[in-house]
Amino acid sequence: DDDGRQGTAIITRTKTRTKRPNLYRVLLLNDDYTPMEFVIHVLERFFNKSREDATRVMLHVHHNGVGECGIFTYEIAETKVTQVMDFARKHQHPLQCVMEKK
Ligand code: TYC
Repeated sequence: DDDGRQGTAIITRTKTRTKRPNLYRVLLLNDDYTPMEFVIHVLERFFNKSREDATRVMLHVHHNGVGECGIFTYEIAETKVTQVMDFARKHQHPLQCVMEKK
């Protein structure tokens, strides 16, 4: 392209370059008080997991201290964390949900 001024030109890229979005892991942390059934419900409700998958993830967190709920773009991950934290607080459970860059 020519910018109209003399002796200069700006080359613009016309080819489409699709960038991969940064991804974030959403994690649940273990604690001694949140009922197992509540954690399973959270995984079903906010992460669309089957009863079987939800139970597997919950038991993984219970035994290992931390476990993955899913991998999302920044805004979706942030929304999931907020939803889980609000829901846990509402039911007065100390459940912690965090996100980390992949
Ligand atoms: N450790 C809890 C219990 O024994 C269960 C639990 C699992 C809590 C996973 C939090 O993210 C969690 N009731």
